[in-house]
Amino acid sequence: AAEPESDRDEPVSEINPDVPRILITGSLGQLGTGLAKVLRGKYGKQQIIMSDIMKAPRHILESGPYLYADILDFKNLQEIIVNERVDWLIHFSALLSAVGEVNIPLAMRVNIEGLHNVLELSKQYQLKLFVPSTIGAFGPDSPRNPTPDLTIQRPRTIYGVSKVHAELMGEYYNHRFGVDFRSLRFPGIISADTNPGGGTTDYAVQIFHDALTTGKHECYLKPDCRLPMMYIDDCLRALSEYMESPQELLRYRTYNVHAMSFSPEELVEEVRKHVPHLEVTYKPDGRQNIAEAWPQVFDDSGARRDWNWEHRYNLSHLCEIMFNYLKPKYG
Ligand code: AKB
Repeated sequence: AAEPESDRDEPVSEINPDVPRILITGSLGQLGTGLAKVLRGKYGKQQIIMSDIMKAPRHILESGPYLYADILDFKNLQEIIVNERVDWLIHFSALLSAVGEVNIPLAMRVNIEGLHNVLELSKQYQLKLFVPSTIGAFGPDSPRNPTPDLTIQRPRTIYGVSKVHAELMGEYYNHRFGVDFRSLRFPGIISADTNPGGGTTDYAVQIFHDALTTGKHECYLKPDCRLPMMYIDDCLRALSEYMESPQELLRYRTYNVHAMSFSPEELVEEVRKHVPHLEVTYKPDGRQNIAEAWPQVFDDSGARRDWNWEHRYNLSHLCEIMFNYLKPKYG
């Protein structure tokens, strides 16, 4: 129930008690800025609190509420949830697959201990909790084409292990304590205005920038290394539609979502339709070993059946929209 005006810290005119108040952790990463924009469009600017441990650039500060939140500091998070009257928690803080292998203790702290903090707080304060999962939650023993929602999951990266842990812990907190935990397994996400950091699928973002700057791209995956990918608008829409879906429709708590699937050589062919002079060399490194244990194509029939998931962007549409956005930027 809404409190009397006098009890509030913020001007009541700017807070709508009938829509969720949403905290996004790790919001300065690839997905947070875009998600805040989508959710602010739906629920109002003041309802969405971006947070991270870094100083935010001016345009973020001007776009709406932003706070320092360290997911490893339970009290700090608890204070924000209480003071800001948070209803939903979107937990983006994580080390990605490639960078996780370089600093395993840090990946364990951020991806596993951090998750424990948000799960416990979601239980205490009845928060609706979203934690992204990934194609990286599968491994060499999983079927790769297509990979169903329920199958063998034996990942070989700390990132993958921490994401399977998150899926299982979230589902356990749902069964045991009724926490409204939700997770989507995302493919590699491709965005123009924000960059991924330390992932195995990052080449598929970098190639667009390289095409428009140096005209040369060195790819760390083999030319035929096929992976599921998704344009960021589809990813953010999937997240917000899934969060709004009534619980009764959900047969699972963790769903695969799919849009397109391509290899570096297929992406290069499409990129060359826009930048014909692009030169590409292949120099596979440790990320190739990670990628070749991941799904090639996701089976997302569960998401399509239960909450009407539909992607909108395929490979040619993706390239068109990336170049439309980036060409003016690079002049
Ligand atoms: C990564 O490459 O680590 C991420 C992912 C697929 O989860 N982009």
